[in-house]
This record gives sequence, C-alpha cells and structure tokens, in this order.
Amino acid sequence: MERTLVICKPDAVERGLVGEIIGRFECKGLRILAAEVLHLDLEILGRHYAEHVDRPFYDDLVAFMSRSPAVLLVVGGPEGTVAMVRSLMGATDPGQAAPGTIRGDFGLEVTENLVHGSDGTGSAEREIAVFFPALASAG
Ligand code: DAT
Ligand code: MG
Repeated sequence: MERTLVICKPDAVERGLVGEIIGRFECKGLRILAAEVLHLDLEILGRHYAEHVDRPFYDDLVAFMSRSPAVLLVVGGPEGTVAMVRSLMGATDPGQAAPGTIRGDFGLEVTENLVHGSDGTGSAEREIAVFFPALASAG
C-alpha cells in the first residue's frame, strides 16, 4: 500500500471543513490509516517543513500552521496514492486551483490553503515518521 501524510490545516479545522476534506479522500476510495488532532509547535513544523526554512514565506507559514489545532492523517491506497491526494487537493494557491479540488472549492489565498499532502513517496515516509513515529517504515 502507498501512504501519504495529509494535514487538515488550522483554517480547515476552524471552518469546520475537516469532514468535507476527509470525505473527499474516502469517496475516492482511499483509506484513513491514522488520524490525530494536534496543536503543532514551531519545533515539529521546523522538521516537517525543513525544505522551506529559508523561504521568505516561512515565518507566515509557521505562524499560521501553529495558531490552532490541525488534523493529521495517514492516507493509504494503491500505487499512485501520493499523486492522487495532490490532485484532489489542487494547486498550492487556491486562487489558481481548479474547481472540484479542495483548494479550488474552499480557498482564496495561498497561506490559508486548507490542506497539506506529501509531494512524493520519499517525503511521505519522512513526514509520516515526523508525526506518527510508531508508523514509520523500517529503514
Ligand atoms: P504545497 O503545500 O502545495 O506542497 P509548498 O510545499 O511549495 O506547497 O509550500 C508549502 C506551503 O507554504 C504551501 O502550502 C503554502 C505556503 N506557500 C508556498 N508558496 C508560498 C508563497 N509563494 N507565498 C506564501 N506562502 C506560500
Ligand atoms: Mg509541499
């Protein structure tokens, strides 16, 4: 089974969109393998977003991601699941995201874009290990 790390970001929780977002993955046929509500702090966000620490938007990104609780999910399915989740999410900027995608249907601007999904199978396994160490793959 291919796995990916999904985060329903603080805006999604605040707006009561978690059920809608999880429902889209379930309707597609993907499985929820793990779920947790967690108020993220700067330490865990620094590990999760390690590739972005030097980007100009990093401070705004982590301020947003740490302002209220998020819902962390491990989503699993057949080969291609990581890309399928990205396609259900839509483009990073909700203003550009296609209608029918989560970001396209519910978002307006890039920081508050509702949902995170890993961008490859390697980053998926690394991110799952950050938030769900008990589910980390061997090696
Ligand atoms: P994605 O979440 O689609 O994988 P990313 O990994 O490039 O996008 O960036 C992580 C998050 O950082 C993204 O969800 C929202 C924020 N972000 C990205 N680019 C940004 C920008 N140009 N301005 C402000 N925030 C940005
Ligand atoms: Mg990314």
